[in-house]
Amino acid sequence: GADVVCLGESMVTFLPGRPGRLADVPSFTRAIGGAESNVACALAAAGHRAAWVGRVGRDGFGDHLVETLTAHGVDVTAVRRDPHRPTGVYFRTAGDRAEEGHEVVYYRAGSAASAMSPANVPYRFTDRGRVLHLSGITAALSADCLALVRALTAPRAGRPFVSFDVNHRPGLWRDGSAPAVLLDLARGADLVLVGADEAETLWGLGDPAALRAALPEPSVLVVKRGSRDAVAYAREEHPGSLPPADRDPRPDTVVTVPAPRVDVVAHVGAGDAFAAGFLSAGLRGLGLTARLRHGHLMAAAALTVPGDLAVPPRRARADRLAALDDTAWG
Ligand code: KDG
Repeated sequence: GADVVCLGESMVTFLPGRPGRLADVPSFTRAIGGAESNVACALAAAGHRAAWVGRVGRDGFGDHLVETLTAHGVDVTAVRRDPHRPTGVYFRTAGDRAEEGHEVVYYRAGSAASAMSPANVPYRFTDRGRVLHLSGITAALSADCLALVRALTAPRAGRPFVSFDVNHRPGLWRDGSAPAVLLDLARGADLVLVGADEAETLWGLGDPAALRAALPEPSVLVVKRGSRDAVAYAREEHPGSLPPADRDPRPDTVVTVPAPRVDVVAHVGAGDAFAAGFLSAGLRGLGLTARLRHGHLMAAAALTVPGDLAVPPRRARADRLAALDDTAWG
């Protein structure tokens, strides 16, 4: 078994050797990316049993992903190798997704991961943890991948607690279907993580309270407002327990936790780290405020490195920081 099973596409990432236009960068450093495998790596680093379910090519990049995730302590026994399709890769410029002129170029159309489907990803791969973590990226990869994410977020007997990070990647949604599809998927999840900026772009719902009113279904909704704060809405009997699968009519508890100040190197990977910190604290039975704080602490580590993956703070240190009183967090 696992604490958390993460499903999605991982890619070999090429980080630029220097800033500037992609056209001018002469050399790149290899790293690994992929939102859901980033979450798995951060959870493993935090001491949890994390598994990644995915599909990679029978090629050197696929070997590299499997070997690197294994080295990070992630269970890759459900990863399948596709003899006909390549492992996805992507390149990007230095700096930030949000920055003007920032370029991300994906070479993932027709990738091995895009061939994931309900037919080749059985429930025994996805349902062996307490939590199944998914993201909206997978839904954009292909019709088969969308069918898979739909099946995994649909109600079914024995379904694990489903965590869904909206992860809107405009470059992957060419047909204008992102708002409707992602809202529908979010409605089926137990925990939804979303950036206020994404919610604004997708649905015109950048205000957390307005978003919650429009998205009352998940037991827990977390709205991240960048360097400002994160707001969580939760209907839970015990703040630390994973909510029951059935929809709970109780009113929400609402908690807002300001983000710590950090010198940002790159935002890439920060949302994934936040999800991992939030899930980690939840698995440990910690309350909503602590979960948001652990999310912020893990995100802070990712914000201060150029790649997707950071070494998260040790649990004892994170617990000490998370236990500081509100004045330290205000
Ligand atoms: O969250 C980080 C990811 O965005 C990055 O690793 C690449 O998975 C990726 C994507 O599809 O954008």
